[in-house]
Amino acid sequence: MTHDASNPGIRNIAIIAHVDHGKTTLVDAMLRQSGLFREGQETQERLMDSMDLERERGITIAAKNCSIPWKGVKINILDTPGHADFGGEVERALSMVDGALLLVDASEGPLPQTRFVLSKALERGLSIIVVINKIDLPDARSSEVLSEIYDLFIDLGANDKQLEFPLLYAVGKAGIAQDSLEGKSDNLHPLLDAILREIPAPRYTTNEPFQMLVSDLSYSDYFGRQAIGKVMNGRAHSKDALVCIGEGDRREALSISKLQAYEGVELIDVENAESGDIIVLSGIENVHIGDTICTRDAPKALRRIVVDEPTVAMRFAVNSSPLAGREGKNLQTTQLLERLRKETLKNVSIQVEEIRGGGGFVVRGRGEFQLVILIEMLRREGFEICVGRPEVIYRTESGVKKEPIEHLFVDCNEVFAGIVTEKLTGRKGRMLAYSVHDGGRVRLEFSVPSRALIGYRDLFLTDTKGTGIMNSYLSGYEEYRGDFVTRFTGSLVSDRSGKAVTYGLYHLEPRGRLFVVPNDAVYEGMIVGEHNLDSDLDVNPCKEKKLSNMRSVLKDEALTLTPIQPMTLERAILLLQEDEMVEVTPSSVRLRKTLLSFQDRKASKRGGPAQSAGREEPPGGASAGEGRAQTTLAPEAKSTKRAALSGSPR
Ligand SMILES: Nc1nc2c(ncn2[C@@H]2O[C@H](COP(=O)(O)OP(=O)(O)OP(=O)(O)O)[C@@H](O)[C@H]2O)c(=O)[nH]1
Ligand SMILES: [Mg+2]
Repeated sequence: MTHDASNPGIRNIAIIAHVDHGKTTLVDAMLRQSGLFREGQETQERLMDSMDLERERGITIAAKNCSIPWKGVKINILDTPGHADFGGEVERALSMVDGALLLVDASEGPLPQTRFVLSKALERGLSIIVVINKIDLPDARSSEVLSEIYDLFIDLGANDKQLEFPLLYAVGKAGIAQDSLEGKSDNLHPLLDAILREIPAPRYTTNEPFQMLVSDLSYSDYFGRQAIGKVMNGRAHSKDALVCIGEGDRREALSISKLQAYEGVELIDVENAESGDIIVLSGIENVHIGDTICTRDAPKALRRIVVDEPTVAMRFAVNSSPLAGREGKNLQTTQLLERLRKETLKNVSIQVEEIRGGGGFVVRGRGEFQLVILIEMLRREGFEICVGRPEVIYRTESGVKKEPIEHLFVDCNEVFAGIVTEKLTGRKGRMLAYSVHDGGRVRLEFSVPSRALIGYRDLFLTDTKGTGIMNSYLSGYEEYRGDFVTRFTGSLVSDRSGKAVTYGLYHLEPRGRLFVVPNDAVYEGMIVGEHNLDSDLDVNPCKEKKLSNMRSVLKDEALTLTPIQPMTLERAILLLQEDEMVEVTPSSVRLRKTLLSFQDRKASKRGGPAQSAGREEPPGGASAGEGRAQTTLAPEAKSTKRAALSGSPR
């Protein structure tokens, strides 16, 4: 389609970067300096991170819109997440904009997600403004970082025009941007001016009727389902008779109850929306991301949004443990299905599939962290669920089994390079580059199977004494590299239901690392600790001291247990073996065997052949179903059993 006009009153930009490079903080400053707030008005830090989980974890999870006025122009801004697992959000956001601010930390330089987001922006032919951010950091190395950015553009096949990107230096936190490193500025005006100058106004075709691409969905208790997107052509009026064109040219008539646009972080009602603006239409049922909303007289579909495929799958099922129903309110499969379906409507990179014959759902996403966040949201909404171990998704192409491969960057002290290399090569990683940097640090690059990285981060932190940094991006699918064996520890499995007591736990301590404390409820098949040896051990954590004539309850209470690390959802998920699940309720995280009864587990062990960690089918296939025969684990399957995860796996 040739566009013959543009709307000079609007600019649409996305802010893209690697995680933590300062996107949301910069948006704060842009909102403040655009004059949207009253003089002296208190505003929250990282205003766009409005979800509870975003505030708690200090990261952006979903891309969000806002707008600012600048010199008579409305700038629609999309703040995007920098964590690799939320890459789908970035792809969705880029469908609404004509340009992007690429933020790069002045100390860290371009990192894997910088590469991912830049490649997506270049693919779309977006105009890019590069902002080297955080130049106030004591270890800022802006000139070096700039040459790394050029290298990245060249590596990604940028053309000459794209290589002449406008460049600014910024301290987002202080709300300062300047045209040169030496220049002086005390505001963001140079950046805001650059947006007006360098980002093209949205283009459209004058005689085309109204067309909008649905790039996001929202829900309002008052107005129902809401579709968010850019007006690609024409104008919209709040009373228009419209039609939604879905996948496979499915058409559905719509009547819009409300038309809104962004003003700051708020939505305001408008009568009309111009071409190029980002709008919100309310009162729409049955609309999906990627659909086109257009006029009934001249319906014409736009190209749907296509995002990269998911790489990790997990089995989700309702809680079937003996303690089910005590802490949550949503316990039924239909409720879980409905909620998961709702998630797929909003979250383009999540897929849900029902497991045939019951046993829950296979949920696919872009990484285990994305699924952890989904589980965390479910438990806050009162769900009680059981989830299985994250598994990578294999593909078969021309009869060849292929697996996802990551390009991994490691930055660590030179003394740890040996151990890191040893561990990664043991997991079928191949070293691609090794370079020594100032201060005795080295940068290593590996090509490594995604399955090797599930659960590896903590081992890495332990091996590098917490000082290493690792980042990766999905480089593609390659032929399956074969099984690998790594360290393995088994599980301490409770052989009965009851309450854990000090005496019982005290005598289990030499056997491994415990997950429960006295008075915790336990049940048969629940995992109460990590066994030191590479086999499971059935134990009795409820064992009381036999009372003799010399009664010694007091003595028992005097036993002191080693403090345990509280079980977090992330830690639990990465500890799982193939025949185990995590039980998640609003207030508890417990590990359990999929088959709870000792007899059932014994029988299934005798019955099934050995299996490897990755399977053709995602979890939830025949071997993962509740009550079905479990197979024994090949050594590789046990490889993700590891020490505790400290912090979020970003
Ligand atoms: N020194 C310094 N720190 C900054 C600056 N801008 C942001 N930060 C800090 O960097 C951290 C990350 O900031 P965010 O704005 O959340 O980064 P983000 O890019 O939005 O992160 P994600 O959305 O999770 O990818 C916060 O601790 C900020 O305070 C800056 O200009 N200078
Ligand atoms: Mg952010």
